[in-house]
Order: sequence, then structure tokens, then C-alpha cells
Amino acid sequence: MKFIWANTLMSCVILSFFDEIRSDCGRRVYSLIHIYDRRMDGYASENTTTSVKGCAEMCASFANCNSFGYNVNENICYIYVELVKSGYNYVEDEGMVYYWVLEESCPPNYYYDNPNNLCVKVVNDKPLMFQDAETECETDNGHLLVADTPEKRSFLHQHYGITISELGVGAIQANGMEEWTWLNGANITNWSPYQPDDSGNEDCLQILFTINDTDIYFNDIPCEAFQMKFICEIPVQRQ
Ligand SMILES: [Ca+2]
Ligand SMILES: [Ca+2]
Repeated sequence: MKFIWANTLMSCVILSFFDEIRSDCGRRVYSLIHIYDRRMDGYASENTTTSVKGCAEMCASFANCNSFGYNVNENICYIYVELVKSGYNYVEDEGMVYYWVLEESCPPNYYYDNPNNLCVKVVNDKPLMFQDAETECETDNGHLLVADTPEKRSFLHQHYGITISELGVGAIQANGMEEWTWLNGANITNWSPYQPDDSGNEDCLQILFTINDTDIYFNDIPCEAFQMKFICEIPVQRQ
């Protein structure tokens, strides 16, 4: 799954900073790739424009654009769905420069969560117990999703509130402690009614979605009693 945010970006001003081009919306960043004078095969679109910034705007308005190449001699913009890297099939084409979209730089199985600037992976076909789920996320150099902000709760409800009824996330109640915290130490809010009830030594956290509400709520569950669907989060990979 990829999010299409091109439409909202059409009103953004594209700015240039040394090797990077970014929009004034602050999130869409293109980084210069040091491949020159070669035109890579497999572009999705070819258009005429008068500047590399114009080419960046074309990339922003093209769904799933992950790289673009601009020929500064011929004023031609090439749009790529894939991240252009050296080693592609190419033809010599003097004047070519390439940029790629940093925010889309998430590993396979992860996709970019634009509002929170994270790479996110949803695992709903292989339920695991809390510690096994956290270990899987740590294997990817991440951790279970910490839903500690309204933006993240909104993101979760918007994208999973209807299709996934319950989901494990990254919070824990240490043995013998009364205070709940997210894995990053933030406080937990938005408890579901009558929760946490610690009904049978419940020290891990589960999301409860309600379809008719725009927020999400939390319930404490036993850490080792049953397996759960879960979400991993990792930082965006700058390549
Ligand atoms: Ca407890
Ligand atoms: Ca409970």
C-alpha cells in the first residue's frame, strides 16, 4: 500500500538546498543521486520542463513517483516508479541528473506513513505473542508501534479501523508497577471504558477500534496468553 499525496502537494513550493530539493510543505524531499550523463531505462513518463524544480513538481504530481531524472541540456523530465540506482540498463545521455524521494525510502514490506514520517509494517496474517512481535520488529531495527500522539491514533483509525478489530502495539506495564508507559516512555491516554482492568495479570497493550468514532482506545491484555496482530515502526531510511 502506498499513500497518494500528490494532490495536496500541488500547492507546495519546491525549494532547492544543495544536494536536496524539498517542498515547503516540509515532508517531500528529493536527494541528488550521483549518477550523471546516463539515462536509465524504465521511466514511467517523459515530459518537457525548463528546470529541475519543474521536474520535481512533476514527480510530486505523479502518483508513485520515487525518482526523477532531468536532462539539463534538453529540458526533459523522466519520471520513475522505482528508486533509480546505478546498475540499471542505461544509454549515454549527456546532461542527465537524478533525484530520488527520500520519504519513500522504506524497506520491503514497509510503507511510508507520511503524517508521522515513519516506515510502518502491519502484520495481520502471522499473529505473535507480545515479546515475539517486539523481537520481529527489533530484527528490522525498529519496535512495536508507539501510538502516543493524536496523529498516530488518527492514522491508525483511518487506515485500519474497519479492517482490523484488535491490534497489539508497543506499550508495557512493568511487573509490579502501576504506571503504564509506551516503549519510548510517554504516558498512555485514551483508555477504553473500564480499562485498564488488569483482568488476569494484563501487562501488555491492545488497540480497540470503534467504527463510528474517529479515535482509537486501549485495553490491557495478558502478554503471554494469546497471539496478536501487530504493527512495527522504524525510522525512515535515508539512502
Ligand atoms: Ca497489569
Ligand atoms: Ca483489560
